[in-house]
Amino acid sequence: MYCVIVIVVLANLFWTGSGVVISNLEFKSDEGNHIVAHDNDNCIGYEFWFDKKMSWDEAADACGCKLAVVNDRSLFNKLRRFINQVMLDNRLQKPKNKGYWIGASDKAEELSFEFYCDSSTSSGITLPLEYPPWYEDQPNNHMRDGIGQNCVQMWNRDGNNAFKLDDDWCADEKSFICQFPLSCCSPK
Ligand SMILES: [Ca+2]
Ligand SMILES: [Ca+2]
Repeated sequence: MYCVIVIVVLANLFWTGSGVVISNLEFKSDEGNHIVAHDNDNCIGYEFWFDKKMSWDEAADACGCKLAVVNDRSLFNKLRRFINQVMLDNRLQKPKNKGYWIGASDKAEELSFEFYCDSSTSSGITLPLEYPPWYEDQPNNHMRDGIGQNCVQMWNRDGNNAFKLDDDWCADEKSFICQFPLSCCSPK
């Protein structure tokens, strides 16, 4: 128990330094409204826009190419653990109901989720419905004013740092996660 507390305290004290590795992501910088981290194993950088909220289309365009492609359970867990660790220092604030847009949508065909390069261009990468981290009752395409839910978020529904997937209304403004390729990097 004490070991766990000590580790948590140490992580809390030191995570903010550039180069610190958290959940296999290298912390690079705190830009005020977003945090930059590098996945050096896969040569991908991430921007966690925790303090800026946009609709899914706006976020996808703001990312350029593109919102985060998270179609792999180990990658999902890597990002989730990073958010949870950084939260220890009160950074990627994730109160109950906090959500981050990622790049998947079923706007082209209901319940067929694919990742988009920008708001209109499919990357051709799909997100399987059997993908483990969906909430048990999601995706549900819940209707509001005749509009279903077509965009995917990493959602902390219950406020317990769980962060599973959910489909939500694309027009809702949320925080979001961008990704970008790392130059001068070779995948391991
Ligand atoms: Ca839908
Ligand atoms: Ca939903």
